[in-house]
Amino acid sequence: YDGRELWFAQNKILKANVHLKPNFVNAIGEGTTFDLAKKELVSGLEGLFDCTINYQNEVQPGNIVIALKNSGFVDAAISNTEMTSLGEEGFIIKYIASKKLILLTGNTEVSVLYAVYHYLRLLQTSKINLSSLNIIEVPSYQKRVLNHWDNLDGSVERGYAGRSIWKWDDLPNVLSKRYISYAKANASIGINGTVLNNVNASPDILLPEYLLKVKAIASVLRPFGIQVYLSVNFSSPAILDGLATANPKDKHVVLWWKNKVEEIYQLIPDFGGFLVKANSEGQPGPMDFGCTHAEGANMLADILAPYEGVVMWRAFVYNANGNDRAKQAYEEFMPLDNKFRKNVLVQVKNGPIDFQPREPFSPLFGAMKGTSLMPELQITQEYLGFSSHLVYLGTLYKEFLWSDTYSNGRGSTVAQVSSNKNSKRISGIAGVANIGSDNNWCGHHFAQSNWYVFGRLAWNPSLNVRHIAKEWIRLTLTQDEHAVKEIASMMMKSREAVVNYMTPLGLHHLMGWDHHYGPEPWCVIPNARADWLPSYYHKADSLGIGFNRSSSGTNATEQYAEPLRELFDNEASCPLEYLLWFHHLSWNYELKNGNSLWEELCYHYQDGVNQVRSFRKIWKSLEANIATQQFIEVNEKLKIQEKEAIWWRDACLLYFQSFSKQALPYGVDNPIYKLEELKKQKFDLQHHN
Ligand code: BDP
Repeated sequence: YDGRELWFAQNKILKANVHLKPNFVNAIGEGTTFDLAKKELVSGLEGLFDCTINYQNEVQPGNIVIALKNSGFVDAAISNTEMTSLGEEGFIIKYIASKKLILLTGNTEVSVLYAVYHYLRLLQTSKINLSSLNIIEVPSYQKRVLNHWDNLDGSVERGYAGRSIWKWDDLPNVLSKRYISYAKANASIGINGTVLNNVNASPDILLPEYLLKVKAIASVLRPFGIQVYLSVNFSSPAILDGLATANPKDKHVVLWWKNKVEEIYQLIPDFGGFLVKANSEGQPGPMDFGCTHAEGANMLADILAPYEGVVMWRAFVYNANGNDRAKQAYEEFMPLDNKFRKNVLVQVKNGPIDFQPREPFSPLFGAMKGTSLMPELQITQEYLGFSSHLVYLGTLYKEFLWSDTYSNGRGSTVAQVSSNKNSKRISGIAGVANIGSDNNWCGHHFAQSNWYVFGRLAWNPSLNVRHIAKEWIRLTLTQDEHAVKEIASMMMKSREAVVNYMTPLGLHHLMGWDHHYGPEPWCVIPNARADWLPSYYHKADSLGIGFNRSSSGTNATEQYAEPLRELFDNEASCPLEYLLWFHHLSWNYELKNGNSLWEELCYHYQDGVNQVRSFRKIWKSLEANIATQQFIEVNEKLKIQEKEAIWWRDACLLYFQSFSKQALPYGVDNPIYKLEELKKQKFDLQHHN
């Protein structure tokens, strides 16, 4: 096991399910994806039960039946209303007691494929009670998409698992085997779309020669129900074909995009659409021509609409204009509510700044009621220790998706307001991929769990993330009960540990300014944008620390609905985890637990280190249950993580101590490093890629 098998590595039946070996499989239906579903079911069952499983034409007791709607068999077994409620991708897995068989069905071929993967997963991860087996699954988001930040030269922006999996130079003639494994892995967790290239998009992706390569990838992914999307550069018409402008109101520009879209759909009839980063971090956009984001997005949306394509338009915007960065996306996008076409999804990062270890949710969620908002999560660990640190992001995703926006009263969680449940609009959710060409795909064995949990939550944000972690462990690492429990508890604590040793109590952006890896709270770069430097965010001085975003400061709290606004605005009621996000407080500020702010900060940094130490112990104790290579590689990475947790703790505490002028409290280890040495240390990014 070197990780290449992803969550298909264990392939072991749960003991409690061994009696569920079917006699035969009946397959009622046809089509490329249906055939794939059949094949996956049979080979999956054969692997799990370690025997040969044959097809049978006659439907008999003891069989598993996979069937498409409109087959007489399904009509007799499942009511019309139930079938309709499944929509295009939902499925049913049901034990039909009268016939003594298990039925897997849905309205479309891909829904049957999803049913197959779900059933195979159940056999490996939870005890199935046959008599009550009646599963109805309908995805919560329509577009469940991975965003690759992969460049055409094979590099990956913020990628920590080697080069891009897309071999642009070999395409379209050579199709890497990895594309199939990639497609299967995604389909098995319900991901149905992928944006192949970086949001900082090279216009070249729209050149005819690249579109042929895209077509080749699309043909591999299609049977697995995965649509291909492209990130596009808004100035493409000017850059590629020398048009005088890229103004979305210019008729030549509109015609250029029309022709380009037609060309794409001729090659790829089920093409998903465009992802656009516009007027953000130097990328071109409609505002260069005095037009709004909505006008830019709608121009593309109107052209894509006849083909059922969508535009995913990013709201990651901020200028170095002195205004609080955390407020800017809201200020720029709120006035555009209700102005976007129905096939535009505004893609909003989970927090108002940028994928930090912890941020409050972006206040756009809930506020933009007349627009489809598509949460954008980061799976790659840009700010969370790259692929060196073990961090299970299930808890981060869940915290965000379950944040109550209060926009329609209590219970208007981010998941509620952004998913299907809320409206008839198109819904979607995106995750920035952590996939590369490393053998183990994601750099760290445990980073695979973040790809996995993203897919599972995109399908259903209500799932329990500890349960998802356990599923992943059973599928990937071990079926040993004790080990599953221990590893899951480690994973569940891992995100809080990283928050503790990097940015506790609402601190954020303390890392090196360009690479985003280690701690550099002191960082000063001549002529750099202030809002790219840590001091902009922590604002430590002799009086205290934190960013005053309350009504006495930048008033970012105003962007949240009541009662959240008041909760965040008042330092006494502000949750501890967001305290320094919203408030600048004195080092001696007394917290409810009796600790001073300084003491509390020190304890959190120390807790982070202690937590990583406990992970090392847990992992060591499980050596006998884990395959050698997986065990050793994770063990090595945990060693690095401990060392770097100490690095973070020492760097931040020593630096902040130069303002607080207070001793480290009892219980906090003496620093290993000296501040001046840490400041001089040069970070070797190469080493971490
Ligand atoms: C930041 C990354 C940068 C991305 C940008 C984005 O540092 O590489 O291009 O986000 O999301 O987090 O556009």
